[in-house]
Amino acid sequence: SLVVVTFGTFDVFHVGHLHLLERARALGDSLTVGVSTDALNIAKKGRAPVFSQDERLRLVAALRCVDEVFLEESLELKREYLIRHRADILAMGDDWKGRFDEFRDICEVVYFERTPAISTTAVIEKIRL
Ligand code: C2G
Repeated sequence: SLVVVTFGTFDVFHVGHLHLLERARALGDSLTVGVSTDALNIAKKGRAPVFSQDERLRLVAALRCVDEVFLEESLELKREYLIRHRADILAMGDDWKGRFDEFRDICEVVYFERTPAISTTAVIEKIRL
């Protein structure tokens, strides 16, 4: 059976995240999601997510389209995660287009169009106003 793997922070979970996960799941028979740790986000974006890694992991794990979750601790471990979780397909939003092509030797790599006009930043701004 075909295993699909994707990665993300999924902070302040919204319908853009859901749409990405549903399309990823539809590519295969199961979906495994690597959820970025708080430390990885602080290193990458300079701020902690709104929701903690435990909360984000639980929310993503509870979705009908998600079969398995794990914590993504480092961007440099992507190849190891793909091997460990037996990925047949790596699916990502097209904000990462081309960035994971180096893994085409071990799995298929698919980029989906991002859902327009929704983002964690936009949600935070809307609440702030
Ligand atoms: N996404 C989307 N449409 C949006 C917002 C997000 O399709 N409007 C997708 C992104 O393209 C990504 C996934 O939802 O595939 C998760 O988005 P983020 O939580 O922003 O993920 P990011 O912080 O980019 O983490 O190792 C890679 C990183 O962990 C990815």
